[in-house]
Amino acid sequence: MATERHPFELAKGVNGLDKIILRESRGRSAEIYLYGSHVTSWKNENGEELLHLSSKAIFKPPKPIRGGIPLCFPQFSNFGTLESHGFARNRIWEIDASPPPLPSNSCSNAFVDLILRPTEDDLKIWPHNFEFRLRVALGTEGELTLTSRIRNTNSDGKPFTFTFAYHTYFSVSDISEVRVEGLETLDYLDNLKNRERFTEQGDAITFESEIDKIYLSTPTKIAILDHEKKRTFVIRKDGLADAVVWNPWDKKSKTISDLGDEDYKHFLCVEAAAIERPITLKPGEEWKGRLELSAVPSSYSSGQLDPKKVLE
Ligand code: TA6
Repeated sequence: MATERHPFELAKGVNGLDKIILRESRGRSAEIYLYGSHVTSWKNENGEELLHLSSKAIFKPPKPIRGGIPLCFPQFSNFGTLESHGFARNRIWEIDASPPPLPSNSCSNAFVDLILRPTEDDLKIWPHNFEFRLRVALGTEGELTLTSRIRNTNSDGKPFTFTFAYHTYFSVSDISEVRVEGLETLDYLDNLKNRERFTEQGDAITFESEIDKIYLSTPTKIAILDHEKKRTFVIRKDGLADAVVWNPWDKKSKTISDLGDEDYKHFLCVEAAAIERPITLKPGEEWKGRLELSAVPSSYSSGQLDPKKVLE
Protein backbone atom coordinates (compact mmCIF):
# COMPACT_ATOMS: atom_id res chain seq x y z
CA MET A 1 0.00 0.00 0.00
CA ALA A 2 1.36 3.46 -0.95
CA THR A 3 2.33 5.71 2.00
CA GLU A 4 3.66 9.24 2.47
CA ARG A 5 7.20 7.75 2.59
CA HIS A 6 6.59 5.32 -0.27
CA PRO A 7 4.15 6.94 -2.71
CA PHE A 8 4.02 3.66 -4.61
CA GLU A 9 3.09 -0.01 -4.19
CA LEU A 10 5.43 -2.95 -4.72
CA ALA A 11 3.82 -6.02 -6.30
CA LYS A 12 4.63 -9.17 -8.23
CA GLY A 13 4.06 -9.04 -11.97
CA VAL A 14 4.33 -11.56 -14.82
CA ASN A 15 6.66 -14.47 -14.00
CA GLY A 16 7.00 -13.07 -10.48
CA LEU A 17 9.04 -10.10 -11.64
CA ASP A 18 8.88 -7.17 -9.19
CA LYS A 19 6.81 -4.21 -10.32
CA ILE A 20 5.86 -0.84 -8.93
CA ILE A 21 2.30 0.47 -9.08
CA LEU A 22 1.60 4.20 -8.99
CA ARG A 23 -1.98 5.30 -8.31
CA GLU A 24 -3.44 8.77 -8.58
CA SER A 25 -6.57 9.77 -6.69
CA ARG A 26 -8.89 9.88 -9.69
CA GLY A 27 -8.23 6.32 -10.79
CA ARG A 28 -5.22 6.89 -12.99
CA SER A 29 -2.35 4.46 -12.65
CA ALA A 30 1.03 3.40 -13.98
CA GLU A 31 3.11 0.24 -13.62
CA ILE A 32 6.90 -0.05 -13.81
CA TYR A 33 8.91 -3.29 -13.76
CA LEU A 34 12.24 -3.20 -11.92
CA TYR A 35 13.39 -5.29 -14.87
CA GLY A 36 14.55 -2.58 -17.23
CA SER A 37 12.89 0.14 -15.10
CA HIS A 38 10.28 -0.48 -17.73
CA VAL A 39 6.93 1.34 -17.71
CA THR A 40 4.47 -1.26 -19.00
CA SER A 41 1.18 0.46 -18.22
CA TRP A 42 -0.29 3.98 -18.04
CA LYS A 43 -4.03 4.27 -17.56
CA ASN A 44 -6.37 7.25 -17.55
CA GLU A 45 -9.23 7.96 -15.13
CA ASN A 46 -11.49 5.57 -17.09
CA GLY A 47 -8.99 2.76 -16.69
CA GLU A 48 -8.14 2.87 -20.41
CA GLU A 49 -4.62 1.71 -21.29
CA LEU A 50 -2.65 4.44 -23.09
CA LEU A 51 0.50 2.43 -23.87
CA HIS A 52 0.76 -0.60 -26.14
CA LEU A 53 2.15 -3.82 -24.72
CA SER A 54 2.80 -6.49 -27.36
CA SER A 55 0.31 -9.37 -27.30
CA LYS A 56 3.39 -11.61 -27.36
CA ALA A 57 5.57 -9.65 -24.92
CA ILE A 58 8.07 -11.83 -23.05
CA PHE A 59 8.72 -11.11 -19.36
CA LYS A 60 11.92 -13.17 -19.02
CA PRO A 61 15.45 -11.71 -18.75
CA PRO A 62 17.50 -11.16 -20.81
CA LYS A 63 14.77 -10.59 -23.40
CA PRO A 64 13.60 -6.94 -23.26
CA ILE A 65 9.86 -6.44 -22.69
CA ARG A 66 8.22 -5.42 -25.99
CA GLY A 67 5.95 -2.48 -25.53
CA GLY A 68 5.40 0.23 -22.93
CA ILE A 69 8.47 2.46 -22.55
CA PRO A 70 11.81 0.64 -22.96
CA LEU A 71 14.88 2.70 -22.03
CA CYS A 72 17.62 2.78 -24.67
CA PHE A 73 20.99 3.41 -22.93
CA PRO A 74 23.97 3.73 -23.32
CA GLN A 75 23.30 3.15 -27.05
CA PHE A 76 20.33 3.79 -29.34
CA SER A 77 19.72 1.02 -31.86
CA ASN A 78 23.02 -0.08 -33.47
CA PHE A 79 24.73 3.30 -33.09
CA GLY A 80 27.69 1.51 -31.50
CA THR A 81 29.11 -1.94 -30.70
CA LEU A 82 26.73 -2.94 -27.90
CA GLU A 83 23.52 -4.98 -28.30
CA SER A 84 20.63 -3.11 -30.00
CA HIS A 85 19.41 -0.26 -27.79
CA GLY A 86 22.07 -0.93 -25.12
CA PHE A 87 21.67 -2.88 -21.86
CA ALA A 88 19.67 -0.70 -19.48
CA ARG A 89 16.40 -2.28 -20.68
CA ASN A 90 17.45 -5.80 -19.72
CA ARG A 91 18.97 -5.18 -16.31
CA ILE A 92 17.27 -5.43 -12.92
CA TRP A 93 17.09 -1.94 -11.37
CA GLU A 94 16.82 -1.04 -7.67
CA ILE A 95 14.52 1.31 -5.81
CA ASP A 96 16.57 4.40 -4.99
CA ALA A 97 16.04 4.93 -1.26
CA SER A 98 17.79 8.30 -1.07
CA PRO A 99 17.65 10.10 -4.42
CA PRO A 100 19.09 13.62 -4.63
CA PRO A 101 16.29 16.19 -4.66
CA LEU A 102 14.64 16.67 -8.05
CA PRO A 103 13.10 20.06 -8.56
CA SER A 104 9.89 19.48 -10.50
CA ASN A 105 7.35 21.82 -12.02
CA SER A 106 4.57 19.25 -11.92
CA CYS A 107 3.11 18.10 -8.64
CA SER A 108 2.71 14.43 -8.08
CA ASN A 109 1.88 12.32 -5.08
CA ALA A 110 2.61 9.13 -6.91
CA PHE A 111 6.21 8.61 -7.96
CA VAL A 112 9.13 6.24 -7.61
CA ASP A 113 12.88 6.63 -7.94
CA LEU A 114 14.88 3.82 -9.48
CA ILE A 115 18.62 3.44 -9.97
CA LEU A 116 20.99 1.43 -12.15
CA ARG A 117 24.74 1.07 -11.65
CA PRO A 118 26.94 -1.13 -13.87
CA THR A 119 27.74 -4.70 -12.86
CA GLU A 120 31.23 -6.21 -13.28
CA ASP A 121 29.94 -7.79 -16.50
CA ASP A 122 28.63 -4.45 -17.75
CA LEU A 123 32.05 -2.87 -17.14
CA LYS A 124 33.58 -5.54 -19.40
CA ILE A 125 31.37 -4.46 -22.35
CA TRP A 126 31.13 -0.75 -21.49
CA PRO A 127 34.01 0.22 -19.21
CA HIS A 128 32.40 3.20 -17.51
CA ASN A 129 31.04 3.77 -14.02
CA PHE A 130 27.74 5.60 -13.97
CA GLU A 131 24.62 6.16 -11.91
CA PHE A 132 21.41 6.19 -13.91
CA ARG A 133 18.55 7.54 -11.80
CA LEU A 134 15.01 7.45 -13.18
CA ARG A 135 12.03 9.10 -11.52
CA VAL A 136 8.63 8.00 -12.83
CA ALA A 137 5.81 10.24 -11.67
CA LEU A 138 2.06 10.25 -12.23
CA GLY A 139 0.79 13.81 -12.06
CA THR A 140 -2.48 15.18 -10.72
CA GLU A 141 -3.72 15.71 -14.28
CA GLY A 142 -2.80 12.13 -15.20
CA GLU A 143 0.38 13.14 -16.97
CA LEU A 144 3.23 10.62 -16.88
CA THR A 145 6.71 12.06 -16.39
CA LEU A 146 10.01 10.21 -16.73
CA THR A 147 13.11 12.08 -15.60
CA SER A 148 16.49 10.45 -16.24
CA ARG A 149 19.65 11.67 -14.51
CA ILE A 150 22.86 10.03 -15.69
CA ARG A 151 26.06 10.79 -13.83
CA ASN A 152 29.62 9.85 -14.80
CA THR A 153 31.15 8.31 -11.65
CA ASN A 154 34.39 7.17 -13.28
CA SER A 155 37.30 7.52 -10.84
CA ASP A 156 39.88 7.24 -13.64
CA GLY A 157 39.13 10.70 -15.00
CA LYS A 158 37.67 9.27 -18.20
CA PRO A 159 34.65 10.92 -19.90
CA PHE A 160 32.04 8.73 -21.56
CA THR A 161 29.64 9.27 -24.45
CA PHE A 162 26.20 7.75 -24.99
CA THR A 163 23.03 7.96 -27.06
CA PHE A 164 19.60 7.62 -25.48
CA ALA A 165 15.88 7.12 -26.17
CA TYR A 166 12.56 6.68 -24.39
CA HIS A 167 11.23 4.07 -26.86
CA THR A 168 7.55 4.76 -26.16
CA TYR A 169 4.85 2.50 -27.70
CA PHE A 170 1.64 4.59 -27.78
CA SER A 171 -1.65 2.71 -28.02
CA VAL A 172 -3.70 3.95 -31.00
CA SER A 173 -7.10 2.98 -32.42
CA ASP A 174 -5.93 2.40 -35.99
CA ILE A 175 -2.45 3.32 -37.25
CA SER A 176 -3.82 4.39 -40.64
CA GLU A 177 -6.08 6.91 -38.92
CA VAL A 178 -3.57 8.73 -36.70
CA ARG A 179 -1.37 11.69 -37.55
CA VAL A 180 1.70 13.22 -35.93
CA GLU A 181 2.09 16.98 -35.64
CA GLY A 182 5.28 18.89 -34.88
CA LEU A 183 7.76 17.13 -37.22
CA GLU A 184 6.78 18.82 -40.45
CA THR A 185 9.63 20.21 -42.67
CA LEU A 186 12.32 18.71 -40.38
CA ASP A 187 15.34 16.76 -41.55
CA TYR A 188 15.41 13.06 -40.71
CA LEU A 189 17.61 10.00 -41.16
CA ASP A 190 15.72 7.17 -42.84
CA ASN A 191 16.66 3.82 -41.27
CA LEU A 192 14.99 2.08 -44.22
CA LYS A 193 17.33 3.88 -46.66
CA ASN A 194 20.78 3.41 -45.08
CA ARG A 195 20.15 6.35 -42.76
CA GLU A 196 20.22 8.74 -45.68
CA ARG A 197 19.17 12.29 -44.75
CA PHE A 198 15.92 13.72 -46.14
CA THR A 199 13.58 16.61 -45.34
CA GLU A 200 10.00 15.90 -44.24
CA GLN A 201 7.07 17.30 -46.22
CA GLY A 202 5.07 20.19 -44.88
CA ASP A 203 2.00 18.37 -43.66
CA ALA A 204 1.20 16.21 -40.68
CA ILE A 205 2.71 12.73 -40.84
CA THR A 206 0.27 9.92 -41.60
CA PHE A 207 0.94 6.19 -41.95
CA GLU A 208 0.35 3.73 -44.75
CA SER A 209 3.53 1.60 -44.65
CA GLU A 210 6.60 0.72 -42.53
CA ILE A 211 8.34 3.77 -41.08
CA ASP A 212 11.63 4.03 -39.18
CA LYS A 213 12.87 7.64 -39.15
CA ILE A 214 15.05 9.68 -36.80
CA TYR A 215 13.84 13.30 -36.86
CA LEU A 216 16.61 15.72 -36.00
CA SER A 217 16.46 18.77 -33.70
CA THR A 218 12.72 18.64 -33.25
CA PRO A 219 10.52 21.06 -31.28
CA THR A 220 10.13 20.15 -27.60
CA LYS A 221 6.44 19.39 -28.17
CA ILE A 222 5.02 16.76 -30.52
CA ALA A 223 1.44 15.54 -30.82
CA ILE A 224 -0.14 12.25 -31.87
CA LEU A 225 -3.76 12.80 -32.93
CA ASP A 226 -6.07 9.79 -32.77
CA HIS A 227 -9.41 11.09 -33.85
CA GLU A 228 -11.17 7.75 -33.65
CA LYS A 229 -10.47 7.79 -29.92
CA LYS A 230 -10.90 11.61 -29.82
CA ARG A 231 -7.59 11.58 -28.05
CA THR A 232 -4.35 13.49 -28.50
CA PHE A 233 -1.09 12.43 -26.94
CA VAL A 234 1.07 15.46 -26.19
CA ILE A 235 4.77 14.63 -25.86
CA ARG A 236 6.97 17.23 -24.12
CA LYS A 237 10.68 16.60 -23.92
CA ASP A 238 13.74 18.34 -22.47
CA GLY A 239 17.40 17.49 -23.05
CA LEU A 240 16.38 15.18 -25.93
CA ALA A 241 16.88 16.93 -29.28
CA ASP A 242 15.66 14.16 -31.58
CA ALA A 243 12.54 12.02 -32.07
CA VAL A 244 12.26 8.58 -33.65
CA VAL A 245 9.05 7.46 -35.36
CA TRP A 246 8.66 3.71 -35.85
CA ASN A 247 6.01 1.28 -37.02
CA PRO A 248 7.13 -2.07 -38.52
CA TRP A 249 3.87 -2.56 -40.48
CA ASP A 250 2.83 -6.06 -41.57
CA LYS A 251 5.87 -7.69 -43.19
CA LYS A 252 8.51 -6.60 -40.63
CA SER A 253 6.09 -7.49 -37.80
CA LYS A 254 6.18 -11.11 -38.92
CA THR A 255 9.96 -11.14 -38.39
CA ILE A 256 9.66 -9.93 -34.77
CA SER A 257 8.96 -13.02 -32.65
CA ASP A 258 7.60 -11.20 -29.59
CA LEU A 259 5.24 -8.97 -31.59
CA GLY A 260 1.78 -10.17 -32.67
CA ASP A 261 1.16 -10.03 -36.45
CA GLU A 262 -1.72 -7.56 -36.04
CA ASP A 263 -0.20 -5.49 -33.21
CA TYR A 264 1.27 -2.91 -35.65
CA LYS A 265 -2.27 -1.68 -36.36
CA HIS A 266 -2.65 -0.52 -32.78
CA PHE A 267 0.61 1.16 -31.80
CA LEU A 268 2.97 3.89 -32.88
CA CYS A 269 6.41 4.49 -31.41
CA VAL A 270 7.37 8.15 -31.04
CA GLU A 271 10.62 8.18 -29.13
CA ALA A 272 12.18 11.22 -27.46
CA ALA A 273 15.88 10.69 -28.09
CA ALA A 274 19.42 12.04 -28.12
CA ILE A 275 21.09 10.46 -31.15
CA GLU A 276 22.52 12.90 -33.69
CA ARG A 277 24.63 14.67 -31.06
CA PRO A 278 25.64 12.02 -28.51
CA ILE A 279 25.97 13.13 -24.87
CA THR A 280 29.48 13.29 -23.42
CA LEU A 281 29.99 13.54 -19.65
CA LYS A 282 33.23 14.14 -17.79
CA PRO A 283 33.58 12.52 -14.34
CA GLY A 284 31.22 14.23 -11.89
CA GLU A 285 29.03 15.63 -14.64
CA GLU A 286 25.32 14.74 -14.90
CA TRP A 287 22.88 14.81 -17.83
CA LYS A 288 19.11 15.13 -17.43
CA GLY A 289 16.55 13.99 -19.98
CA ARG A 290 12.88 14.58 -19.21
CA LEU A 291 9.79 13.17 -20.95
CA GLU A 292 6.24 14.25 -20.09
CA LEU A 293 3.30 12.48 -21.67
CA SER A 294 -0.28 13.72 -21.56
CA ALA A 295 -3.40 12.26 -23.11
CA VAL A 296 -5.97 14.97 -23.77
CA PRO A 297 -9.41 14.78 -25.35
CA SER A 298 -9.18 16.07 -28.91
CA SER A 299 -11.76 18.79 -29.52
CA TYR A 300 -12.78 19.08 -33.11
CA SER A 301 -15.92 20.07 -34.91
CA SER A 302 -15.55 19.43 -38.60
CA GLY A 303 -14.01 16.01 -38.40
CA GLN A 304 -10.73 17.77 -39.00
CA LEU A 305 -8.57 18.10 -35.95
CA ASP A 306 -7.08 21.55 -35.43
CA PRO A 307 -3.38 20.65 -35.01
CA LYS A 308 -2.33 24.23 -34.39
CA LYS A 309 -4.40 24.32 -31.17
CA VAL A 310 -2.70 21.11 -30.02
CA LEU A 311 0.86 22.39 -30.34
CA GLU A 312 0.23 25.89 -28.91
O1 TA6 B 1 13.41 2.80 -32.59
C1 TA6 B 1 13.21 2.18 -33.80
C2 TA6 B 1 14.04 0.91 -33.84
O2 TA6 B 1 15.38 1.19 -33.69
C3 TA6 B 1 13.72 0.12 -35.11
O3 TA6 B 1 14.80 0.16 -36.02
C4 TA6 B 1 13.41 -1.28 -34.60
O4 TA6 B 1 14.51 -2.07 -34.56
C5 TA6 B 1 12.86 -0.98 -33.22
O5 TA6 B 1 13.65 0.06 -32.73
C6 TA6 B 1 12.76 -2.13 -32.26
O6 TA6 B 1 14.00 -2.50 -31.80
P1 TA6 B 1 14.13 -3.79 -30.82
O7 TA6 B 1 15.60 -3.90 -30.53
O8 TA6 B 1 13.31 -3.49 -29.60
O9 TA6 B 1 13.57 -4.96 -31.58
